[in-house]
Amino acid sequence: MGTHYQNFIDGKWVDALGGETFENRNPADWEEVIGVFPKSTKEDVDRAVEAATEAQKEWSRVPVPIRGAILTKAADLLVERKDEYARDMTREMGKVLTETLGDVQEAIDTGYYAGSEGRRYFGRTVPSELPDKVAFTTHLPLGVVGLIAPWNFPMAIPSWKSFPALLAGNGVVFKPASDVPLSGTHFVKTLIDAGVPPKLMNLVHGTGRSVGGPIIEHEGLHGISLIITRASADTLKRVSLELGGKNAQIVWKDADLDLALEGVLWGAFGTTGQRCTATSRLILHEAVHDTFVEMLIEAIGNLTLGNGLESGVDVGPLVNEEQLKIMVDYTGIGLKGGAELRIGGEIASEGALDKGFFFKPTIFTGVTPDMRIAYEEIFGPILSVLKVSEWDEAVAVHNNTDYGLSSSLYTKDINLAFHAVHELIAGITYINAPTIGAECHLPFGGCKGTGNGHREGGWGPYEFFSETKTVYFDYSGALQRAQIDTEEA
Ligand code: UN1
Repeated sequence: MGTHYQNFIDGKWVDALGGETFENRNPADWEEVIGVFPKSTKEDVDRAVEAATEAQKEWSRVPVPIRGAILTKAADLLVERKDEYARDMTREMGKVLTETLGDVQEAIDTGYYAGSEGRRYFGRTVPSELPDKVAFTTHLPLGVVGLIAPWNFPMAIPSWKSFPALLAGNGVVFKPASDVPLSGTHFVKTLIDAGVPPKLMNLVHGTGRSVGGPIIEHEGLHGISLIITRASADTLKRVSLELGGKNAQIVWKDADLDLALEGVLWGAFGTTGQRCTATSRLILHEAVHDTFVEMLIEAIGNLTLGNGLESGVDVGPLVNEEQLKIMVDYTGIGLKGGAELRIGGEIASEGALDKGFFFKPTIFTGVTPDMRIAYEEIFGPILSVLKVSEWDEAVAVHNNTDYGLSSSLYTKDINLAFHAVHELIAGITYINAPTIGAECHLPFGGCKGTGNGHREGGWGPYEFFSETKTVYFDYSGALQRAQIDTEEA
């Protein structure tokens, strides 16, 4: 049956007005029902927007350091609850416990960062061109914002969005992905327990179609932050959009191969390859290609698939059956395109794996830039290996995709490393580290089709979730005309 969970709207735990529900199951063991959640619709979103709009008026008058203190308290509570929330996260989306502990930790870090931002949240003071006049900038909240989060970082990503949105003085309507509604529930409960005004923070469960669409189109919302594959271009509200990646790790001829091996295993198969930042392409210098591929195949053979709550498991299941099917499809696409399947390429169903959505870590070699597996996002444990001989070729191959999120170069050549910083078109470049592992206090986001220019993490979201107010303060007691009286002076 599973526990019955609810929305949190207007300060109360409630069912969807239409009374519909959906089940949340464990992808490592499909027989386990984790809970039953409300399948909400537009009318639930309407109520949430209304409640948040009312509560936001008062919240906008709360001094920013006080808002920050409440968010710090939320981070403290997450520290206490970290273990429980991580276990539930593994149960609902499959990634191994070490990683779900890291996911909750990322939310904790983001909460403490937001708390400290409460005592900064700087504007700028700028000299005026006229005497006895000062100018400065400050922030205004946007109003009420809609936050739509994906399933692969069920607490970290909601925290990236909610903490800055709340610190900046906004009300929130939050829809977690329907594969991870329990982690979304835990997150909102923690914020409320910490003292965020209940009507300000609203949680509306449901599908992209039933709830995501109404949020994107809602006229009462002033900003939207989402990581999905479609957005409403015809509304005037501010949209922060992240759409994915086709990230590459380049291993140069002078690289420390053992280090590069650890990097690619973590980057490609951590989170079962289901990160926006996952390593999906491995670009190898021809001098190390054959050796490195052999090392990689051997190491992959030693990875253990299984339920992420069990110790010794390296790779969990795909999040749902649809994602599993995509892996099967892309294996076919790789083979049809002429790439060579070196290991994996099939559903893993030995023993208890049969009960979940497991796919064997997969390597294709002989991949060329024109093949679909070289430039399309796969979002799973399939790695495409490309061989290059010159640096310019490596750059061209790297940049030959519509995405530009994360990138990595393993080399001992510092000149080459700085070339990579400037020539790889991606929002993030790691030197001698894998494509995953962004820290919460630095900008996160990408170039080209990865997004629309905004960054999560660091200071960017505090700008995104606010309007800049410019203030001119004239204490001369006279009319002073900018540009005109300036010239005479
Ligand atoms: C994502 O894949 O959507 O940098 C987020 C990382 C994590 C966040 C990934 N800290 O891999």
